[in-house]
Amino acid sequence: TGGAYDTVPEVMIIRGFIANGAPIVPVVYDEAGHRVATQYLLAVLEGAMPAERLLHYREFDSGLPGHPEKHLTPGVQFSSGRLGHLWAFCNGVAMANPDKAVVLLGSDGSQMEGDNAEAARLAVAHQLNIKVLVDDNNVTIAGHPQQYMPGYDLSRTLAGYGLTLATTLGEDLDALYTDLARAFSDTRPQAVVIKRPMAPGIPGAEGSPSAHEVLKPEIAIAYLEAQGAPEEAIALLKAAQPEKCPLTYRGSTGVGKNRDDFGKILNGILDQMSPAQRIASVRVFDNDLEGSCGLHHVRKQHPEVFVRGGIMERG
Ligand SMILES: Cc1ncc(C[n+]2csc(CCOP(=O)(O)OP(=O)(O)O)c2C)c(N)n1
Repeated sequence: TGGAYDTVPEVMIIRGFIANGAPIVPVVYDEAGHRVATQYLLAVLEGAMPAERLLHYREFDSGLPGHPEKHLTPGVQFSSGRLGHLWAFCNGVAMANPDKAVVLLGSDGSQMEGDNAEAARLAVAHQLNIKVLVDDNNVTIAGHPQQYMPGYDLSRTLAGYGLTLATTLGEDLDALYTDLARAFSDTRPQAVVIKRPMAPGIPGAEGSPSAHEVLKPEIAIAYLEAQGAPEEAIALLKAAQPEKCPLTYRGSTGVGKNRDDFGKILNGILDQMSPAQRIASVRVFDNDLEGSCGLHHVRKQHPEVFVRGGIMERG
């Protein structure tokens, strides 16, 4: 499932630390809830559910949804998916466990979310033993932050809050191990910015925002074949067919999609204005959800009023 597994190297290194007795709360919190596949994998490794259940990942009503939900999936110990909400939560976990470190996996996109700034300040003010490991892949849903938000520097931002900071290379396992060992060697609040492309080493997915979602079967099949993966796994993917949604939708079925139409309707209003009027009085801000809100229609048709805001809820 592509990018969802990008953080596996740091997750496995930390599991090694815990297995060897390091004082770490044994939950790998992840504010990027869309990477929930790793949590399901951990639940299987911990014996909370059988491996076969992973075949029903994100299937309707399977209990393995696209974000972690505590009390729904066996072995899942927190809920997340609302970017920016989990750091503050983990501050509380750190306060409740003063003799242990708390691990929070982060992502570069969610560090733009203002809630993280507040949580970082609290972690520094109280010198909480929290380690924030940020997968800095320069990818969000709408594109590449270094292109649409030049000037924003994740390492400098986190250091600016007063966190002890290391920047490392996620695919250089020796460097990653050394930097993580150093981060966990004392009790200060620390951030480790881990640089790697999205979905490293997967042709057709590496570096692409599309790998944020489940990989397309043809990309996964080609990858598994190149890796010499077991025939059964490849055959399973080749035979997989999308199932029809068992739900019946009322409302706008057959008419259009409300969220997508929003952008089209905005375009209709903008079309009626003169270019000078548009420039003088309208700006359309995308919060990294342009495809979900139909704002990509505005970006294409009226780029003169379109602004990419990065991931933000309050701006
Ligand atoms: C508060 C909030 N706003 C928006 C979203 C929608 N959303 C889900 S993932 C994502 C961006 C993902 O970028 P990043 O966090 O860097 O993760 P990556 O794509 O690298 O896995 C957005 C905007 C959300 N989940 N929560």
